[in-house]
Amino acid sequence: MYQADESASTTCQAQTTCPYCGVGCGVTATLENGALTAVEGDRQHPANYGRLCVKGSALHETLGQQGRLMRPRVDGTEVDWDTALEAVASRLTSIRQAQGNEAVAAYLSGQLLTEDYYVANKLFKGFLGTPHLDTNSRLCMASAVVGYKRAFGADAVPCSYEDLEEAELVVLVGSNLAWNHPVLYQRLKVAKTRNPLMRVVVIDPRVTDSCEIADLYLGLKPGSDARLFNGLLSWMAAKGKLDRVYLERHTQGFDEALAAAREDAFDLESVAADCDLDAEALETFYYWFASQLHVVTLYSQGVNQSSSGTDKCNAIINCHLAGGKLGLPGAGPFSITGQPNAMGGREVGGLANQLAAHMDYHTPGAIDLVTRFWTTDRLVPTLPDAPGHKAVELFEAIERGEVQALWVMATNPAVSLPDAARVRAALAKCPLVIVSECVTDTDLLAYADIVLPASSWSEKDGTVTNSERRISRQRGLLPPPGEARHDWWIMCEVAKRLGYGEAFAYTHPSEIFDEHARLSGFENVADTGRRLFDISGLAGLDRAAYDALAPIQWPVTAQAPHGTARLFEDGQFATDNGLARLVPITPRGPEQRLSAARPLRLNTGRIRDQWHTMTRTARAPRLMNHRAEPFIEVHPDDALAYGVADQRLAVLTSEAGEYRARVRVANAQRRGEVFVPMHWTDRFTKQARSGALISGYTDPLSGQPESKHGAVALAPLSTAWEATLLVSEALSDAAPWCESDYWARIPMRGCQRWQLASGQVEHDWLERLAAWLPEAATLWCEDAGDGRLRAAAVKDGRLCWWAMIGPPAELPGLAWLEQRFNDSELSDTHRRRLLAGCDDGAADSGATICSCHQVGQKAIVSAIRDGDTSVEALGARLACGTQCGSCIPELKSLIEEERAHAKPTPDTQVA
Ligand SMILES: Nc1nc2c(c(=O)[nH]1)N[C@H]1C(S)=C(S)[C@@H](COP(=O)(O)OP(=O)(O)OC[C@H]3O[C@@H](n4cnc5c(=O)[nH]c(N)nc54)[C@H](O)[C@@H]3O)O[C@H]1N2
Ligand SMILES: Nc1nc2c(c(=O)[nH]1)N[C@H]1C(S)=C(S)[C@@H](COP(=O)(O)OP(=O)(O)OC[C@H]3O[C@@H](n4cnc5c(=O)[nH]c(N)nc54)[C@H](O)[C@@H]3O)O[C@H]1N2
Ligand code: SF4
Ligand SMILES: [Mo]
Repeated sequence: MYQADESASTTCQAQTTCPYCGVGCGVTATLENGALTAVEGDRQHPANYGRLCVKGSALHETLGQQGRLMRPRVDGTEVDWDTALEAVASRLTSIRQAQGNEAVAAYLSGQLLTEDYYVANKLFKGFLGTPHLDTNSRLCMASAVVGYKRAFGADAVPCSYEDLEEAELVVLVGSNLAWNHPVLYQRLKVAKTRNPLMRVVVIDPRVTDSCEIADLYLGLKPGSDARLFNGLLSWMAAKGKLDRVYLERHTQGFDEALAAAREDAFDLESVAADCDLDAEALETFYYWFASQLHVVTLYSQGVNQSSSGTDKCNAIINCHLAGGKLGLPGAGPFSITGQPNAMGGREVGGLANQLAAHMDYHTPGAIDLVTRFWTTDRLVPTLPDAPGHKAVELFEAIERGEVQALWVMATNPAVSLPDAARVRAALAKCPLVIVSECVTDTDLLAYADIVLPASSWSEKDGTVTNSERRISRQRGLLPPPGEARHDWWIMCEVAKRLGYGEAFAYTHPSEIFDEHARLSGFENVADTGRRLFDISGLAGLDRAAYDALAPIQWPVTAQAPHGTARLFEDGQFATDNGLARLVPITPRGPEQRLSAARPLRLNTGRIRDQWHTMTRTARAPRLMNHRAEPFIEVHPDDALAYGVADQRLAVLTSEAGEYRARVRVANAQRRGEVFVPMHWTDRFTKQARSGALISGYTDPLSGQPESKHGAVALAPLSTAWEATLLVSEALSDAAPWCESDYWARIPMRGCQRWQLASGQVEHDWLERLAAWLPEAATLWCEDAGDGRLRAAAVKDGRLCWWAMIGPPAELPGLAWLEQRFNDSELSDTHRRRLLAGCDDGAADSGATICSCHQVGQKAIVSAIRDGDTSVEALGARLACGTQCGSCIPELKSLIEEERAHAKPTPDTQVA
């Protein structure tokens, strides 16, 4: 029904869901002659009502066959599917026979569809009999899951997006919503405009773009959130701001929780001092929170990615329970999910401590129930009886040789796990590594014995669940390229070869979804302990109904056939006695300790325009422009203290590894702390993987790593020269310049940009360039005195490469040169201007601020200087900020900066 018509020249539109963040926006895709040519927000979709952010609106630019995996590979050789599947089945079998079921493991991802996830869980836990199936959600949501389970008895997000709009107070804790959940942020911003009484508080050690709408910003000391919320609980008690009736009727554990909070946070001044906050500002927050009923606390990785993340979640939930602030419109503790289907994975049981369908191993009767459900006429599954290894432990078990076969799907542990060097060593020694992946170029593939080409977004068909429990369809609109196949299909084919065909006889994802829906409702009745996750109301959909499925929030049952927007409205929780639990919290600091050798706190996280390891977003060159190179954000005082300067290169070292990138001196950063992005891999730069700096400490309850709290030293990277090389696509493969001490590759349209630097003096640049590049320079201009050079090579009328030796600050705007790489015949005028790198008078527009309309910083600054001193005026002149709106905070800060420059104060001096 949604299949693109390949033959006729037709244009049609189809509804699907964005594959990036947990907001789960509906996307309307335009298909022309079998190609997906445009996307826009689906106006009917309740997550976004027509909006899309920069990443979502560039989706169609990330498609295409180039760089996609097309054929399976076994031991480095391309093979047909039958050979590959046979190899998977026989190698898994021989390892199980020799070492036992538990020698086999899977590592999955919140980017799989629910149907893929369900099949993987059933195959590994049910039929391969191994509990070792975990997922990258361990790095992301694990603490939030345990927090909810401890408090509510189930992993259940109580809120809806509408609650954010209906709240009187919204508290963002460790969430940069403006960049990471941009459409939800826009919804919040609109709601705040409509309700002038609404207040927003941002709690984050960094001043982020989300502060644009903050009435109060608390730039707390990293890791001190539990103390801050313990302080809130004891303040509420001291000021008589508790909801005694709610506590009495619907909760347990309050006295213990309060005693623990009081012991830790006996007075406001000491809490403020421990969190490094102004006591008055802290009390303002406490007062606002305590005096409002309609409060949503939205929390994310600044809370979860901690060795005490679970406790931080419960410290937050405690305050909501104590004030009766949940189960109401505009109220609740809201863990926002990161990946498009982090929730779907949690629903099927994709974490190693879960069994299936919100049942754990210790849930009474669960193993028997799932066994009976998965039993077929001739097959009885052999379920493990206890939880398996959580991600970090799993790689330790591989290191020890206990786990000998690992199947990785839709994630890149060689980059995203902490202590990445150790993970790589474990992968290198693992006898069997199977990788299901869509693209040819990832750091992980080097470790794969068997590579399986998977279909990707726009090809895959199934469901995802967003942060508000809303299940939406991702639709298969295009055929996968080459021989790429759907993840569920690949696993079912392996299952058949292992003799489990009968239990994996699905012919379409709708059949898998139906089984998943039935399991959620199977014996899900009050007397055996009701499970909150119940979508039995969606069981029995035929293919057409499944294809037409409209977005719906679980639970979906006979009683709630249209889904459920808000949970716990009746004050009944999923615990044994129906009461919610307050948990006593004793705050703990980060495990990665600062020392004289590593005095700086390392914070890691996301940037606006990139998605994780950039396998998709870097395919849209315009998304590379906002932050083109890996960077280190440093407070001006620290820059001075450690001898690093803005836009120069520097190196961070931790006990686990090293990271080289360009410094951004930023007032938004606290003193003593640095921030680096998580996105760069060895595909894009020499040495700037944040995972290499983070040590593998985890939360004892959730197993989530402490990715936000590294300990590092900072020093300048000494350089004798810096260079920029633009190279046509044809010359980009061999890159001998990667020998340099620093390199970063930046994909552009029709060429690749390389930023290079080294500590070794180069005496003859023309000779060096001749050694690096097959085409000799045809034009150059050298200033031997200061080591500057510009050179280019033109062959058969086409530009082959362009080079500049000198600091990148001297670069012309690269848009003009980018266009020249796409000229099939350079004009004489263009040839003459090549070394200048621009047309006469063509201004360099600077780093891209507005990705939607490609508006650069310099153009914006010059418009501000011309008198356009409001976001609206800038939008009217340059169109920046008028589409998705994500750049508005940056526009505002540029306006502020210009204002500050006009009236210089000693504080605004930035190196
Ligand atoms: N553009 C973009 N959007 C994304 C993603 C992406 O890759 N790119 N990934 C998606 C995924 S999977 C996820 S999980 C989400 C994550 O979304 P977020 O959690 O918003 O993302 P992060 O940037 O990792 O971290 C959030 C903030 O936590 C702050 N923080 C650090 N330490 C502390 C602390 O001790 N206390 C507090 N209160 N805050 C602290 C950081 O300064 C940072 O601003 O984003 C999703 N959206
Ligand atoms: N230092 C630090 N580390 C972090 C974090 C942090 O904030 N700081 N954040 C953590 C968090 S929250 C997360 S979610 C992780 C994310 O980290 P990863 O999961 O490792 O990152 P991705 O780039 O999303 O990896 C997904 C891979 O799957 C491929 N892929 C995409 N779709 C499909 C598909 O349908 N099928 C298959 N088979 N493959 C597919 C993509 O090409 C890509 O290679 O990183 C974690 N690591
Ligand atoms: S907000 Fe998230 S789901 Fe929506 S378009 Fe952007 S990346 Fe996609
Ligand atoms: Mo995540």
